[in-house]
Amino acid sequence: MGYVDEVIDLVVKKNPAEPEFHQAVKEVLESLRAVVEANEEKYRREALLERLVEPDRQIKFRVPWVDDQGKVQVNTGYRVQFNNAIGPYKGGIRLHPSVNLSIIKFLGFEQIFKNSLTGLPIGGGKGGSDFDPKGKSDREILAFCASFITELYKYIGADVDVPAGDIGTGAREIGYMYGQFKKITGSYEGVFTGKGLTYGGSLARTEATGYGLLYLTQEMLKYNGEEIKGKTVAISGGGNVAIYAAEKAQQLGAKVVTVSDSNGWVYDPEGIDLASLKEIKEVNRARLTEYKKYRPNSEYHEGRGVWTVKCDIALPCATQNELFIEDAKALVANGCIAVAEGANMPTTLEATQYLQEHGVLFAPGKAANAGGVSTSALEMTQNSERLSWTFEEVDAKLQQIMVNIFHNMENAADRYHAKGNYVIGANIAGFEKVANAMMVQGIW
Ligand code: NDP
Ligand code: 2IT
Repeated sequence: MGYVDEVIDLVVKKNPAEPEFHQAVKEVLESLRAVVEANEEKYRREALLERLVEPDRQIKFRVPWVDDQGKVQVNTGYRVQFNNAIGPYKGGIRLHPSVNLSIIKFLGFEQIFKNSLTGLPIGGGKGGSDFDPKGKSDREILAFCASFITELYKYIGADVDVPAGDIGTGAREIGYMYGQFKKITGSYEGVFTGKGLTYGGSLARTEATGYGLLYLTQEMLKYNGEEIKGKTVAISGGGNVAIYAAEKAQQLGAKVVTVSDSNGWVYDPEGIDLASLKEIKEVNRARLTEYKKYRPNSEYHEGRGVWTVKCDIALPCATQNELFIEDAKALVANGCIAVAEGANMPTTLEATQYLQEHGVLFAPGKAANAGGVSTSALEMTQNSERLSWTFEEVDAKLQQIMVNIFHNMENAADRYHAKGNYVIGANIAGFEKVANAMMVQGIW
């Protein structure tokens, strides 16, 4: 058995109840086959892959908090510090009832290669809790966030581990967490990103993941003789990534016809109205069922279905495993030319392969959604120099980073005889830097 297959088997055997983590490891390691085979003896001697798939450490803790009825609730908190070969651990905090160790580990593992691809000095980590922010009062959110940080503060720091937002964690939650960190430690440091603009946040961080997704998609289309202008775009999700992906797609001249949440999806044949979407989601924190009140000609459908709509470009921006083989078939049948992942691992392995085999340009999340963490790293830089850059400065840097990511992954795919396979390209390009940094730093 080859080294890659041995390590995949090992991961499944050692972590039997972690399907999402297995899926992420499989996708990455299978993409690395050519690089691993070219260096097999050395990597085996150094146990490089065994070290790569075992987190530096994983922290699991109790998060007790008091609800509005005066009852104590208990959630589980996690932080997986996966790899700091190239910089301090960096990655978001997910607050969603589905969160478990498998999900946090898959996200942390992906983050290693994503962060490497950005070209910036950040390692990989991820955290979260099975806390459900939906329907909670501001006071309950504060109580949860304060309790979460009362334990987590011991393990994070501006040069150690820098958390940020993810599903269920936005500016409000980061504000409460930062406040609690500061109260306990007394240290005013850039220990979180996605902070508010009045206390060290960066302009354009809110927009960065969605905008970056479109910058990368634009470069991928351009390289392949296409453009975004005039295209019809289907987006899933209705949160931070989806909203700003829709905004930039529209600015670039595309028509966005769908958004979704976990209950259903909206089809607006005239193009999604962003002001209405933002009011529903960002101001009222309401459900997408509200959208029809603003746009009577739109349709609301219960359940799944975004990928059945005819589109040229599909941007999955909700969560993992939301685009399956049957969706890939529907997209191909409807003439879709490109899929770029705003979410982390939204496309199943089978669906990804089907899209690639049918000539659909496919940009994997670790490249396509890297604009968020890139801008987080720019926020860290601004905090270190105690300065704030203008929106235009940050946005210009973000654009350049996304263009570079596209060409790095394109070039890596080409070097390993897999031209146009950006999954292979992104994994190899991300891996090379981390592997080198690990091998020259001794055994740890
Ligand atoms: P938000 O919490 O702002 O929005 C998440 C959206 O996805 C909501 O519309 C939510 O619907 C939907 N969703 C979440 N879970 C599910 C589910 N299990 N089934 C169906 N729909 C679901 O999160 P973000 O927009 O920040 O994150 C979206 C994705 O992008 C995630 O995969 C995240 O890891 C990834 N990402 C985020 C970055 C960032 O900077 N924020 C950076 C890079 C990647 P509902 O309201 O019904 O729950
Ligand atoms: O998945 C991700 O890259 C994020 N949620 C953003 C992480 C960050 O540190 O900004």
